[in-house]
Amino acid sequence: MSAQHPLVTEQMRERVRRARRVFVLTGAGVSAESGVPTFRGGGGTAVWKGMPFSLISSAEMLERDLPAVWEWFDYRRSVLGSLQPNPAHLALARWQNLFETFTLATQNIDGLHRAAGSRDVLELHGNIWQARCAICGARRDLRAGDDNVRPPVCCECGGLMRPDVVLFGEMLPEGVFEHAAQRAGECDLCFVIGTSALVYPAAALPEIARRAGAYVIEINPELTPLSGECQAVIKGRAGEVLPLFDS
Ligand code: BJW
Ligand code: ZN
Repeated sequence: MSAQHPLVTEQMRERVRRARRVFVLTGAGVSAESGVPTFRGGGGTAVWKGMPFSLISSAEMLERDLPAVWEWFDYRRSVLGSLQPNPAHLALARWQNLFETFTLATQNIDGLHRAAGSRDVLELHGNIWQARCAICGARRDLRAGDDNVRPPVCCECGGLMRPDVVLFGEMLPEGVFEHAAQRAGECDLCFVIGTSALVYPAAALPEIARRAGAYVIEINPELTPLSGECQAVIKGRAGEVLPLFDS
């Protein structure tokens, strides 16, 4: 049965107090209050140089124009560079020590959960701060900022490197989704925060938790295809709602 509550109710607080194994899935909305643009919502979708992000962030574009893909991700990193975790990221970092198990899986590539202090974050769609060799898989940290050759060349094998993110039409990093799916299937409480729940396989994780009998709480200012399957839907901003569970 689904229910909608504008605020955190006593029933939800009780669920959190009793929870032993918690699974959290986050999406772009959790970083929105840090100033990171979302992909969808607000009446439009992200566009760059006339291209929808579903094209510029696709495996097809990587084949067609690797330098353009680098230009897009260099631009995104320049926007992200000055942004900080918000109260939603910080609340989730506090929660990691409160339960028997706490698993944080994110679709975000911005690294803000880690910056907030979350450990062992399952980054389903990779990390924008890393490059990966398309030939041998070697990784390089891009935060140092002293390597401006584009596309970067791999020190191990001389191959061309690409952003270490999962584009449309690509497989998720080996084992990461499987690990997340296992934790989702074992949890008794699942939070789904700031995702339009349109992109698979990530959107299947709350469904896995639900089918395994978990209590699922969605936090999002908008309804999503998952809302009807959740026991609680909190229509609000993550940075405002999550700290309410602490009080
Ligand atoms: C707030 C808020 C606030 C605002 N507080 N909330 C079945 C049918 C058809 C296609 C497929 C299918 N299954 C899989 C596919 C293909 C595809 C897919 O899912 N397509 C769908 C769109 C239909 N999936 C894939 O390609 C995946 N790979 C795969 O399936 O491999 C197997 C395979 C291989 C080959 C062929 C076929 C299958 C990979 C998906 C990778 C997604 N990558 C991206 C780009 C990453 C790089 C980049 O950043 O450019 O990841 S796409 C983009 O969407 C990004 C996000 O992680 C992802 C999810 O978006 P998210 O996080 O939900 O954000 P938004 O913007 O959509 O929503 C924001 C939400 O926040 C909104 O709801 C707001 O209301 C809310 N919000 N402010 C709380 N303050
Ligand atoms: Zn290499």
